Amino acid sequence: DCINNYLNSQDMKNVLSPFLFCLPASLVGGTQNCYAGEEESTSPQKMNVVYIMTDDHSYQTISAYGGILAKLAPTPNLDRLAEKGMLFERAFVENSLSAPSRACLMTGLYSHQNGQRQLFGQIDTTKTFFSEILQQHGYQTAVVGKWHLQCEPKGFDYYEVLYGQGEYYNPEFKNKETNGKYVRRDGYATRLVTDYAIDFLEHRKSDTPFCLLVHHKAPHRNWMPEPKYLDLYEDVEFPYPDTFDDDYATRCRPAYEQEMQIDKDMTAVYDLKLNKLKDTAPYSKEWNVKGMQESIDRMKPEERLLWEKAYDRRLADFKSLQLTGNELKKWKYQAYMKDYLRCIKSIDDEVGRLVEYLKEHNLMENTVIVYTSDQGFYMGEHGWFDKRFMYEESLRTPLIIYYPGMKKGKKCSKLVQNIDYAPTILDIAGIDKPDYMSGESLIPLLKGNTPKNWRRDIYYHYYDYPAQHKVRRHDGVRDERYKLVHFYDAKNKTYDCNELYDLLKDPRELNNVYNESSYKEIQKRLQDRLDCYRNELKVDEH
Ligand code: SGN
Ligand code: CA
Repeated sequence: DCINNYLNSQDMKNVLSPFLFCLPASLVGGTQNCYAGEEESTSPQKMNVVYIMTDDHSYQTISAYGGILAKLAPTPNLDRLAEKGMLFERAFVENSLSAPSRACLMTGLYSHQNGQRQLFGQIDTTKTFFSEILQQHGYQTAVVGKWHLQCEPKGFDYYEVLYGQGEYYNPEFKNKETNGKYVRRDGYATRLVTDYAIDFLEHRKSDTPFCLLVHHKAPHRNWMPEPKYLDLYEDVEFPYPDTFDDDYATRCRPAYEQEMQIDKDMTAVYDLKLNKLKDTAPYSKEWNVKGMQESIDRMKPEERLLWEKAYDRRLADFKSLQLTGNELKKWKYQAYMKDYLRCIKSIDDEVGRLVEYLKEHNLMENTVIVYTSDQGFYMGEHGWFDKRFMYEESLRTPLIIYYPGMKKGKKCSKLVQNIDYAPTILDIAGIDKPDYMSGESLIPLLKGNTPKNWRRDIYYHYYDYPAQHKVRRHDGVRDERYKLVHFYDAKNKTYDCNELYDLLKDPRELNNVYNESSYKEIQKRLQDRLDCYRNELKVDEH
């Protein structure tokens, strides 16, 4: 059991843990003990859970996380949740992609254990979902919004789920009564998903606890804003991240060869919404024109008018400026940021509306509220959009947890991962984690009792190649300071390449120090950890 042995041998710090609460982070290995609270809830009543998960929401675009966008595009409702609860500064996914992340959530297992390694493909439905266990313990369970797994929602009393990735305007949903058929509904996805969440709450049995999963479609590509926000941020120039013009020097080939660059891979019609350019070379790439047209065709006439007005203005701007090179790349970034942040504004509003409902119905005292995303996202860092890589922006995900009765506004920098969510929710319900689950409950962290053997590093594995955006397969470990990444080719060994980062000295991950002599010991230690994970977890490709 090398993972746990390692944890125990590293535990000297925790022997002293009562004294460490007051020490600066630098003296306790670069992190603080997590301390949310005073007391355990004394209420005999079982806690409810509202778990809100957006799609592709970056921590960089939540003002509670600070950063260069916090003042320009604030998220007051998410910030209020963080003020009342705990904000996790080092929350990671295990595989930065939608379906795999959702499979980790449902099973508490790594991708190779739950079967959902790639976007397409099938989760192993013989695995128990935590929702089934909750049901067996008398919980009412519901999921609304994006489901994105190739199986029926398993273990849910109520569901109202989107077709595939889901559409922004007038999307199709199915529920238990539609006999497997998806039915088009009137409205904007972020609002509809909240409506269905509230609908479940309205009609639930009030004498049994509930667990409600609210899975938004937004802000997934192609970032289509709600009609009322089509003009929001129109005159703002958003700042550029430090790594906007990264040249990937020192990196392995995958960073050079991906297809997720704002300048090269963002399409004119689908992403930038330059609708009328569709017949103009070089913008006539079929799929992006067709995709946008289908989305527009779903709109009601009044929605379409507002849409075309907003994006005609953008098109006129684009045509008059005649930009090229870096100026064009910056213009594209501005267009991307505006649309993405407009979608975030709706998310923030709708989270506010749902929390308001809980308040009005006296549910804040016995409901845990989680806010997270299925993974992080690049907001122009390294010149990119999308996710997938093990670099921080897509490895990390936002995580805010409000737990009734706990001390407010705390931050936690322990290493947590999306395989922990299932054990956490079961723990909230007073159910012990089944032995087969790989994740750990976060409740001790929320209660201020960091377990003696809390993990000191995490294992990551991305499998979706060949696929859109052309990010190579890789796995790796990240501890509180260092990150080792190994890119590989599943079929032959031609692609083997490693990267090592010292996140304390190089938080932007621009300087790969793999094989540098001053990092020899560290490299060996991380390699041992990676080998340990691979062996112990029986990882079958790397
Ligand atoms: C779609 C998007 C991709 C995105 C994947 C995965 N293309 O295929 O840009 O990486 O989803 O996203 S699109 O042309 O269809 O918009 S995920 O969140 O589901 O993992
Ligand atoms: Ca996603």
